[in-house]
Amino acid sequence: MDMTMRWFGPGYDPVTLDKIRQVPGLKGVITTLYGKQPGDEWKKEELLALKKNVEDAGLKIAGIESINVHDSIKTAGKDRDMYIQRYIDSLKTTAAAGINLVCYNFMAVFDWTRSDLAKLRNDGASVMSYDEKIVSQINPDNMFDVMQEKAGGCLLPGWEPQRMAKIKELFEMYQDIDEDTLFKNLEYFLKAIMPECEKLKIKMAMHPDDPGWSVFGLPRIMKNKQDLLRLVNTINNPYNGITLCSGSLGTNPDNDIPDIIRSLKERIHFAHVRNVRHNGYRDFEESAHLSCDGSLDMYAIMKALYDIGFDGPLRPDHGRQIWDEVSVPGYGLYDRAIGLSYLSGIWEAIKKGSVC
Ligand code: DNO
Repeated sequence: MDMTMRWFGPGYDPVTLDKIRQVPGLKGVITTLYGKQPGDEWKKEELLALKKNVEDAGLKIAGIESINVHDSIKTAGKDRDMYIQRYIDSLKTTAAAGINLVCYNFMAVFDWTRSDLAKLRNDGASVMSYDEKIVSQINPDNMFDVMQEKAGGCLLPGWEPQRMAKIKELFEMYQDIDEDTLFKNLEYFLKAIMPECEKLKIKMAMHPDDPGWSVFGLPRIMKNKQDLLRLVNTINNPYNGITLCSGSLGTNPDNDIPDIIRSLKERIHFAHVRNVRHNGYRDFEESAHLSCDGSLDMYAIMKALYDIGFDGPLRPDHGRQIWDEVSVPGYGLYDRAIGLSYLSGIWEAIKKGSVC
């Protein structure tokens, strides 16, 4: 397992590589050409410049999160083959930069959704949270404004303003897309890219839906174990795998994450490990990584990853905003560094315990 941290790139992330480098046990960063819209071309010079930036700071790029999939691919639009070709070209650029892991998602319209980006906790920290009662009152057309206002001027990953400016159009594109159709479109996409992934040796790591249920009536196809198994079994290729995101799957208390890990095994190419606290039905907030701070058993999650021989990159995920840090919501340095150290400690204890 390689411990990593997400970094949004120069000009986007207030957390610098110099600071990230000081986190003990860190092997690399997970990043992207941030600011690229789904379907944009990825130029080799741009990715090589990013790579140089990271390497000059003494780090390496352990994976790309994300190359986003164009909505025409998700909805089988008339341009989908052109966008699939462009996706393949981006994968070629990625491989040419020596990177072999790509995280992506197949969520309709919105990437992750929250109703509050800065819910105040008793300890004075703030966290992102989701309450269906609030979300159900929001007009989806205004969701971007609601999120952006709460982000205090920071750009949110997955909520690019240029994309959200077309929100009505995006909803229209999905109006006839149900879950089966969305899955068929995913299958078409994967069948087209997998031969290239094999040649390039790029592992594709599907990120689960967050939260793990339908939001605003949009179709969701990556919510639970059954969905993830359907993904890897339908296109049964070792390069077709998942990102095990404990926080996203953990939004639904019915998801048994250690069991999901043991069921997906070597098809887990990347892991996001964080905790979440359930407050009620479809009502949760993010928490510190420690088991005692949320509803997930972090030891059991790390143990399951250890037991399946997980050897890909793993990163702590959203943390609390603490010590007055200003950052992309959930992506401050401080609480993620605490989370990373905690997860490294669990891993070391499991490793040493299993040797005795
Ligand atoms: C949120 C992230 C997601 C994730 C994408 C992957 O913080 O986990 O935005 O990067 O869904 O494509």
